[in-house]
Amino acid sequence: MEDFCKRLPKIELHAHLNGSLSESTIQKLCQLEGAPHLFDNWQVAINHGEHRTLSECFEMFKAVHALTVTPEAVKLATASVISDFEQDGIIYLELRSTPREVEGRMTKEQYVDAIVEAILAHQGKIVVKLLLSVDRRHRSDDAEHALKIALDVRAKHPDMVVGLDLSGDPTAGSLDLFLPTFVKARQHGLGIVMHCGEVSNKAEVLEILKFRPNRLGHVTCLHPDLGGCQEQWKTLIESKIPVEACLTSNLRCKTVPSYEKHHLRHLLSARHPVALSTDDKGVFCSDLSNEFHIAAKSFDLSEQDLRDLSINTVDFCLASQQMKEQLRRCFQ
Ligand code: 6MZ
Repeated sequence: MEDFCKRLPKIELHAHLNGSLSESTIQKLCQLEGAPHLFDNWQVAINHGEHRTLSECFEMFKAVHALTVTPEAVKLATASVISDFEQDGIIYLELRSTPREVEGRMTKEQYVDAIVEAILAHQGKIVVKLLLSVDRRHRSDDAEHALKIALDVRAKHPDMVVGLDLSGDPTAGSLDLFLPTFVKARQHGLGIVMHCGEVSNKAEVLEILKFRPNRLGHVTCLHPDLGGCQEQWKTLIESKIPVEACLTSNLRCKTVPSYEKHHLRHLLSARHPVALSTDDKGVFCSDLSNEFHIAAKSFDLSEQDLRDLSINTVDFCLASQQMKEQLRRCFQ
């Protein structure tokens, strides 16, 4: 089964750039910064069997951010992450990242341009699209700035940026602050993906569901077994909005007690559209093949079930219909 999961063509729809850096990429970035021992005493990955709270995970992202501080480093990081995904059998990747500036070293525009350059320079077969993230800890004008950058990049490279994402510490900020930007993004034809219900917040969950993003990330605390309520769960299931399910991420952040108790079980039994995803394959030490394998073991899925799960994900991509046809042909 492990080998089958590795060979299966897969689609990754929920991957944060700075959370997806492998150990060797981190080392290369340390060298580039002239600080080869920067992380010798600081763990930037949560290994098998270890767990952290959500806020501890967010501290780890800060540590990784100390390395992607120049356009050169961002380009190297992006190129490595794309290669890692390709080696894991990913045929289509929607990579997301938050435009970031570093005083005196990089503007947000340069940050995004570096990612775009790395995507354009990649020689392999994997198709890569970009989502720009809005961080909940930021202000509404940062969200507007992210949208402007997305539209500017789209003007130069029409199919590259496919959407806007709402992410960041789920205990920070409020949806209302950013909603006007997401409304505008939708009017401009961008796809919308939102992290939803990583912590209990019924009012916000219902507001997000009403807004109807193209996809939802996590939806961890919606089911009554995981701190939610019937109203939220029923609204989610009736909405049929595809869910990016991140098994290991949720386990390592302690928002679900075990793989077996993950709400993917309920999503599968309700035949709800789901895309298995890694979230942060570097920080959580699990690639997408491993996530498929874990899903198979935890929920007794057959090879055919996994194949169907992977093929069905094509429908939830934010790419053009033509691209979706091309992806379906890969599975044939
Ligand atoms: C919410 C997350 C996340 O954007 O610098 N991020 N946001 N929930 C999660 N679950 C664990 N994992 C990652 O990548 C790192 C950023 O992605 C978001 C956080 O804002 C984090 O700082 P980029 O490439």
